[in-house]
Amino acid sequence: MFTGLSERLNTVFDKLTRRGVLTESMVDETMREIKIALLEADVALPVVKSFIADVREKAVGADVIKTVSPAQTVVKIVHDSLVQLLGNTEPLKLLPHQQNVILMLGLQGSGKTTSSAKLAKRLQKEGKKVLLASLDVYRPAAREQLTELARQNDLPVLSIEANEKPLQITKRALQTARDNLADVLILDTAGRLHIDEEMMRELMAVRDLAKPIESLLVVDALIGQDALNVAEQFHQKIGITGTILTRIDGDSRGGAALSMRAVTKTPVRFLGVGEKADALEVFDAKRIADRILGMGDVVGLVETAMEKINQEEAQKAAERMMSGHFDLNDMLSQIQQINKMGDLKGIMKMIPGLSKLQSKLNAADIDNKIIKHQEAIILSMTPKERKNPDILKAARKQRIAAGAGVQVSDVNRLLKQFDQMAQVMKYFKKAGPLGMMGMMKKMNALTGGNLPNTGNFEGQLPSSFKYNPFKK
Ligand SMILES: Nc1nc2c(ncn2[C@@H]2O[C@H](COP(=O)(O)OP(=O)(O)OP(=O)(O)O)[C@@H](O)[C@H]2O)c(=O)[nH]1
Ligand SMILES: [Mg+2]
Repeated sequence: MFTGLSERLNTVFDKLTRRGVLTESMVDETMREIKIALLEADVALPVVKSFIADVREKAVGADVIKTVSPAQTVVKIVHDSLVQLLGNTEPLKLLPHQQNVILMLGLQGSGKTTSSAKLAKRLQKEGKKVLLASLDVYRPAAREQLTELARQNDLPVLSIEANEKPLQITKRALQTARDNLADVLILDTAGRLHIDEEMMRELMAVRDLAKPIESLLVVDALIGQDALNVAEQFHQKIGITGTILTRIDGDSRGGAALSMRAVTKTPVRFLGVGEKADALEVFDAKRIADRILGMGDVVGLVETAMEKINQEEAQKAAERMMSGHFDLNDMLSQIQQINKMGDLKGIMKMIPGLSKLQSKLNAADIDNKIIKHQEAIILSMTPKERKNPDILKAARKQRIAAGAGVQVSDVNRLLKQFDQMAQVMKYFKKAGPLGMMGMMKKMNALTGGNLPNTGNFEGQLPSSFKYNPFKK
C-alpha cells in the first residue's frame, strides 16, 4: 500500500533537491506533480484539491523560495499537511462502569465480522469484559462465522437462536451483556451489496435501540474511490463515529485511507492488516505520512524488531561476530532472527530510503522460502559440522540434503554463502559496534550495497562484492 504514491512523490522531491534554488514556477510545477500523484493513488478529487491548496498556501507563507533548503521545506510542508489530512486518531470513547455498545457497519465483505473479533480481542487484552453478537440473519452461516472466530480466540459470544429478527437479537444481546456485567458489547451487522433502504431502516432501528457509543464503519481499502460514496451515505443515514480500514495489507493504492478522514470528518480508528485476529493496528497519521514520503516506518520497524527478536540472543551473536568468530550456528541464529521478524520484504519497506529501491528489492528476489530451506539445511547438520564446516564432504552433504529435503547443490550454495558471510563478519569487526547502525549495515549488505546513508562501511568492501544470501 502507498508504494506507487510514495515512489511518485519521491521522484518529485528528488527533482526539487537536484535544482537547489527554487523559482516560483518550479513550486507550481511541483504542486501539479503532487496533485497527479495523489489522483493516481485514488485520492478523491475534492480532497486532492483542498490538500494542494493547503500545501501551496503554507509554501507561499513559508517563503519556500528564499529558504536555505527549499526542497526540504517543501517536503516538510507536504509531510505536515499529510498528517493533518490523515488526522490524528482518537481512542474509542468507552465509558467506565457502563454498558458500551459498538455498532459495526459496512458493505458486504468489507471485514465487519473479522474486525469485530479483532476489536473484541484487543479490548479484552486491555482488561475489558466483552461480548460479541451477530445480527446477520440474512447470510447463511454468518452468525456461525462470528461464533467460530470467538471460539478460536476465547471471546464470549451471544448464543445463536433460531428464527430471531435482528432487533430481537439486539435486545437479547443487551440483556446478556448486562447480566454478565460486560463493559463492551460489539454488534456485528449484516453486510449489504450496496446501500439499500430497507436494511438502512433496520440499522437505524438497531441504533435507536442499542444506543451505540461508537458506530464504526468498516471499509475495504481496496475499493478506492467508491469508499467515499459509501462512507458519505452511511454517515448521513446512521451517523458514524469513526472508520476501520481493512485489507491495508493488500496492494491498494491507498487513496481511501487518505480521503476517509476528510470525507467523514471522523477519525480513522484502526487499520486491518491481515486475516488473523491480532492483525489490527491503531491508526497513526504520522507513521503513515512518514511511510508515504519514504522516510520509512522506523517506529514500526523498531517495534517489530524489539518484539520479535530476542535481545539477549542478538547481543550475544553480535559480540561473537565482533570478535571475528562466525560459524554455522551463528548463521543459523541470524536466519532465525530474520525469520522471526516476519516477511522480509515487509521489513525492508519500512527502512528509511529503501522504499525508493522497491524495484531493486524485487529484482533481488528475496524469498522467505529460501530462508526456510537454509534453516532446514543447517538444522540437518550435527553440532560438530556446524562448528567446522570444513569437514563437510560429499557423503555428509548428501545426508544433510536428504534431511532437509533439498538438493546437494542447495547445500553447496548455502556453504558458499556462509563463506561470504564470514567475510562480511570480518568487516563488521572493523566497522564498530552493532546496534541500529550495525543492523542497517547488515541490511545494506543484504541488498548489495544499495542502502544510502550508512556511513563509510561500503567503502571497506571490495567494489565487486555483491552479497545476497537470499538470492537464488
Ligand atoms: N488480508 C486481509 N483480509 C481481511 C482483512 N479483514 C478481513 N479480511 C478477510 O475478508 C473476508 C471478509 O471478511 P468478513 O469479516 O467476513 O467481512 P464482513 O464484512 O463481515 O462480510 P459480510 O458479513 O458478508 O458482509 C474474510 O475472508 C476475512 O478474512 C484484512 O484486514 N486483511
Ligand atoms: Mg459478516
